[in-house]
Parts: sequence; C-alpha cells; structure tokens
Amino acid sequence: MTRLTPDLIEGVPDDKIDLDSRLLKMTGKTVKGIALEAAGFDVDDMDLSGFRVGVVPITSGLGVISGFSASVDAIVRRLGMDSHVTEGTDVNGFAEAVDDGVDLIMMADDNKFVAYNTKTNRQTDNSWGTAMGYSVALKNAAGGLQGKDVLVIGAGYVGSWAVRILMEMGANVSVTDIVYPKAKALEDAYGAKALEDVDDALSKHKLVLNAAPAIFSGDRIAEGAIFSTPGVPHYFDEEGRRKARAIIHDPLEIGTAVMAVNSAKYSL
Ligand code: 2YC
Repeated sequence: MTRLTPDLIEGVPDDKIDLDSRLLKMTGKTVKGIALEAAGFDVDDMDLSGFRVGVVPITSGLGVISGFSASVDAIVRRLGMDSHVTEGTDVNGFAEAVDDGVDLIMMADDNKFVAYNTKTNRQTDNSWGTAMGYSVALKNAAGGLQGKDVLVIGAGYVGSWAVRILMEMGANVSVTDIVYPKAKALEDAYGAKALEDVDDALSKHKLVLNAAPAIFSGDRIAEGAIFSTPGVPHYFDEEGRRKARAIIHDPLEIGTAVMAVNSAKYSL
C-alpha cells in the first residue's frame, strides 16, 4: 500500500484543489454525493451533523504523517459531521474517543485505515472505500457502466475490490498487474479478464480505474479515455491531459469520505 507524504496532502485541510467543483464537472456529483451513492443511498445530500467523530493519530511503525489526522478531520467536517482529532494518540486516543461517546473512530497505522462505528461494532476499510468511491465516480463520469469495457490497473487491495465492485455494476472488467499472477488470481476468483500487456490494454480501453502506484505517459492512453485514478504518485503529462476526457484523482478525500458515510450508515 502506498504511504502518503505530507506534501501530497498539504492542500487537503483547506481544500486547496477545490475538489467538489472539479468532481461536479467530471461526474456531476460532489465528494459527499459520491460518498452517499457509494454507501448505497439514493440521495445527493443528507444531514450528517448528528454524527460525532474522533480521529486518532497513530504513532506505530513509521509513525504519524504530518497533516494526516488534520486532513481526515477536515474531510469528515466537509461531510457535515462533528469531528475532532483526539488529544491522545494510539490507545490513549482511542480510549479518549470511546469515553467521549463518539459515533465513529477513524485511525490508520501503516497497513490499515478504518472508520469504526462504536455503536454497532462495524467498520469500513480505506481500500474498499477508495475502490467503491472511484468506481462510483467512474460510473457517473461515464454515464453508467452496464455492458461497458473497463480496465482495472493494479491487483492490490484497492484494485481487487474495484474488480468486484465494477463487475457488480455490470461492467466487462479486465485487470492487469505488473505481477501477472495477481491479475490471473482475480480472473480465477471473479471471472474478470486478466491481461498481460498493459500497453495493449490501455490502447483498447476508454474507461480505466488505475489503482497502481504507476504513471502513464500520454502516448500510452486512449483518446477520450476517462481515468478514475486514486493511485499515488499521480501525474499525467500534457499529452495525457489533452487526450483524456476526464482524470479523476485526489490523494485521500474520496476514500475517506466513503468510509465515514458507509460506517455512519450502520447507525441509521
Ligand atoms: O498519522 C497517522 O496516524 C499515521 N499512522 C497514518 C498512516 C497512514 C498510512 N497510509 C497511507 O498513507 C495511505 C492512506 C491513504 C490510507 C492507505 N494508505
């Protein structure tokens, strides 16, 4: 799993990239609208102000990422929830949030990022949240995916979920990974089509969900392609930005918003 760095998320707390206006242009929905659809609601807005959220900084392993807790806190506040970062870290922070009676606890170590619903003892993981959020974004940008060919790049945690989710949305899913057996395993498990040649696959697909830490030069992508691409690092050269019909990306927000709304849903 790719670890974020402070520079990648420094614009998140103040929403410097104005993600909603970019998403509205490409998908017709805001972050909150995508998160609500991802969580299975058929509404574009919902009052979530009744939810109290504790974001707990975790110091284990490689330690805290400067700005990460502040970013998660800001993302959840933009959904209308009542969020704060705990004073304490790790178990202290967790216990503080529990004693405070919050509805959701959000925390991430080096390997897992969860939104835990304290009232129902249920959780939503960032890998699923990111895969679902970026699949919903692609579906809205493409005007539906039923019967359409979609390429998933990367058969890791996010890509594996994305294959399953996109197939459930009715897409004809192909998947590729730098380690071909990982893509083949998804063909064997879910019936997606594993492809070995990523360049050939890219040239033939106008709908792409990129869940790999990979950068694709413009000459490799199809004219008019829609890229739904949570992968970090993220970069498209001038030719790629010209050829693509839409490039949907953010470093943290869509996945986090889906996690929070999906876990809040368990209390409704
Ligand atoms: O600041 C903290 O609490 C750190 N323990 C957070 C570490 C997050 C590590 N994970 C990542 O950087 C990315 C996230 C988008 C979730 C998955 N990978």
